[in-house]
Amino acid sequence: MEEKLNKIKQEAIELINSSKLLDEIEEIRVKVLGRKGMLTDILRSLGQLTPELKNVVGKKSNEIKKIIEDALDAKKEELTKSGFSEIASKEWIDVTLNPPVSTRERKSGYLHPISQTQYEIEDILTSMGFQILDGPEAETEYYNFEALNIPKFHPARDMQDTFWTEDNNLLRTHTSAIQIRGIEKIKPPFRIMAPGRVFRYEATDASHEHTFYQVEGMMVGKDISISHLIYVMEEVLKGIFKKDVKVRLRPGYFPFVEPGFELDFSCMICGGDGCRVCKQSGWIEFLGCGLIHPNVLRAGGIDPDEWSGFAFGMGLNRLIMMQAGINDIRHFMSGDIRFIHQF
Ligand code: FA5
Repeated sequence: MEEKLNKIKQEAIELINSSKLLDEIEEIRVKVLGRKGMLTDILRSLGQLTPELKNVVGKKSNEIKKIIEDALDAKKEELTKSGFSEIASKEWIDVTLNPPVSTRERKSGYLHPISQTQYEIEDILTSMGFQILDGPEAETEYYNFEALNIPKFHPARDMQDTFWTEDNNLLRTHTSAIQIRGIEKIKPPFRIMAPGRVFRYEATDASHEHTFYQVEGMMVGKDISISHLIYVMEEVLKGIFKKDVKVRLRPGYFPFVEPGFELDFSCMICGGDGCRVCKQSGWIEFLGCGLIHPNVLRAGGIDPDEWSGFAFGMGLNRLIMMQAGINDIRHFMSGDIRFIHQF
């Protein structure tokens, strides 16, 4: 009997040692210690033994049972731990890395402040019936100057220093060039606007860039007067600043308008009392404008005796500088992300 018990012990320990899965441990437990297990069989047969033998075999059986149970528990613990370390070795993550895109907060890009303001002005003007036109940045001399009543050798060409190409074309100096292309095609009455990038061969400083943005506009119809111009400009400014804005006109020279004006608006910072931004004048210079010169209407195939209109042109960079208190125009194209993130 003792031999049989030792054999059970040996067999059980070998099985336990060679097991690799937690499930196997449970199977061994059932096979050896379960209701119909090898050791249980022996314990059950104790009744047939003499009292002395029963004592000896009973004691021995309990010892072996304890050894097997301890071995099963130890193996179970070992397999549980190694299971964890296997998972850990397969499924580790580096918590210092960025989370995957799917779980990360997605940051979308946003529009450059110039585009934001351009689209805002486009919305205001389209709500008043203006249609948006586009045109080439590399232009002919004709559309940039001649059709705008600035013939060759006219001194007014010096007002807009120009980048010329080797084949005598140029980079447009203002978006008025787009308007001339437009009025050749569109029949009056019409309201058009021309937003876009323009270029001037200028030394840069805090308020001058070689590349900047404009929005120009034009309205042609019957009996269009300066009152229409003032009304539209006030509406544009009201839309931008979200409150009523006073404007004033001063005489200004632009060859493509007659009469021509500089339009100022009352300073939003000081309310007209005078401050650093408006250079103590109470007014901010905003744009050039006027009634379209008859020669320009003729260049667009429009009879100036029948139709009249106004035109205006504003610089976006300086407008945003005034709005946001930016002290150097060169920030816009510096590519410095810290500047852009402020908008
Ligand atoms: C013009 O370009 C005219 N075409 C505007 C116009 C249209 C007048 C229709 C009358 C009728 P001007 O050269 O002033 O005008 O430029 C218009 C605006 O562009 C200026 O008010 C200013 O805001 C901006 N601007 C001009 N030069 C520069 C520059 N170097 N850097 C940044 N902004 C500039």
